[in-house]
Amino acid sequence: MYTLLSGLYKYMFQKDEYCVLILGLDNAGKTTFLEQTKTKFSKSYKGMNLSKVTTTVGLNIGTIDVGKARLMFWDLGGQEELQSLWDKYYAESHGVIYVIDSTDEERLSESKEAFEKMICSEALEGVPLLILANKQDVPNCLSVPDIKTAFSDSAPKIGKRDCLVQPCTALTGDGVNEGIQWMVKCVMRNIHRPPRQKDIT
Ligand code: G3D
Repeated sequence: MYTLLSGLYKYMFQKDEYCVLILGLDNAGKTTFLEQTKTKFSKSYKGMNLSKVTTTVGLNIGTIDVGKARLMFWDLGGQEELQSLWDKYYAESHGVIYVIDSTDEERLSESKEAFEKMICSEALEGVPLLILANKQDVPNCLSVPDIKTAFSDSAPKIGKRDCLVQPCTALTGDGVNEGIQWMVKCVMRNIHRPPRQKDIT
């Protein structure tokens, strides 16, 4: 009887926890994306004024629940000197969201360099990768096909891990829901990185 009840309790109240990194160059829109995600997925969260968001220096964190999954986000600073800290978080992560500023063609090669360095890390092998082509609201920005073409020679390094390039406007929330739902689906079925389990009280 005890086993049955404890099984039922766990089924009802246990969440599987997944750590998801939000990476990308400074000014790509990482913090805006995190704020928008928290606003959309946490009923109790009072979103901040997105025009007041400033670039990530250090670390922003956030947690959302989607069904039985609890996603814990770490939004890491993208400035060159902070990129060297990214790999300290790789071993703990179940998913990566890589944000690209689609309006900044000048820094696209810099972004690609940081991206390639990140995906070559053994500690991220098999970890699902969501690439956000952000700021799609800006006229004449790079489209998803443009970004796929620019990043095409990274494909062999991405390998067999789950990967999606998602158009997104973090400022308005367009594409945020689709990206998060995709990430939840991928981390939950990823047998390489089992979730942490947490009883919710
Ligand atoms: P970061 O955390 O990656 O450094 P931020 O980036 O989230 O701080 O965003 C950097 C700037 O890009 C901010 O503008 C923010 O409003 C803007 N931004 C983020 N997402 C979008 C988007 O989808 N569309 C547009 N048009 N702008 C976006 P400021 O002016 O505060 O620097």
